[in-house]
Amino acid sequence: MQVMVTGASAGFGTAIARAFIEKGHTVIGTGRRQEKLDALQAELGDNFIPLSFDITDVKGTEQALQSLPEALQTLDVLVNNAGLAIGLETADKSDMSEWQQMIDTNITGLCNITQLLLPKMVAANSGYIINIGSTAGTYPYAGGNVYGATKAFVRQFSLNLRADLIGTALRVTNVEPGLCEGTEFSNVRFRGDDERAQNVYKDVDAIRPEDIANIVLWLTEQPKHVNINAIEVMPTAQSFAPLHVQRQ
Ligand code: NDP
Ligand code: 8X3
Repeated sequence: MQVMVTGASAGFGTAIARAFIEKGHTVIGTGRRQEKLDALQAELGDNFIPLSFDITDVKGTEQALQSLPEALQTLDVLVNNAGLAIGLETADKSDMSEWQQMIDTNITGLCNITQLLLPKMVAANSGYIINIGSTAGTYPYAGGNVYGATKAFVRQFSLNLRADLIGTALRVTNVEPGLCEGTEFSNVRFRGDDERAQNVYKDVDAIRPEDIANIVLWLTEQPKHVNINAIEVMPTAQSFAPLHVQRQ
């Protein structure tokens, strides 16, 4: 299969790329950091094709995709994984430019790349779009404001793609992970405060990137008549908070 994994330079994306390569597939791995993608190619070999661009740059994304050889422009699987949270402040204390970056990355970037690649998949009547959402798109928490809202968008966008693609052989799944360690997610969220990031996973047996990679690979191995609309996955050690009641 030919697979594109956005955000392959770290975290889930690296693990997903590795999992597909280990099964003999070709992976186009994207991200802004060319050096990380080059290092991954050195590890994984020539079936891993690095393609660096900023997903928030709508025109730049289109140009990067067009730079691929024609044969690589029709994909079997698109994993829309690139994304980020910035900050955990309540809405009144948040920074609009950081909100904008989350919207530009998690929503605009994801929509743009999907829209650019979808017509060829539909023409081939074949393809699988796997979006990486989050439990934050379903369960609200203080400080999750725009990040959670972007993931709620991804969830509904995934379902609406299913509605649009009825009558085709294309499949769409929204993967919704909970707490996962071993990625740069919290380092980015806390703006490089690595100690604070580490504390998020202190004394918790959290999900690992390999767990998500196994799930993504497994999705693509299901029979073609099976579409899993959404899959929510938490560590066994994570559950649901009670509704907050502010007592006097
Ligand atoms: P990481 O920070 O480890 O990886 C994020 C990836 O996204 C990197 O490869 C980064 O590449 C890429 N990326 C970010 N911004 C851009 C951009 N503007 N242009 C291109 N690529 C970009 O995080 P995770 O692996 O943890 O997160 C992956 C996805 O999973 C995200 O969508 C996240 O929201 C979601 N998620 C994470 C959870 C967790 O607990 N870790 C739980 C639930 C969902 P580069 O910096 O090189 O551009
Ligand atoms: C990442 C999971 O709970 O930190 O999407 O928002 S959470």
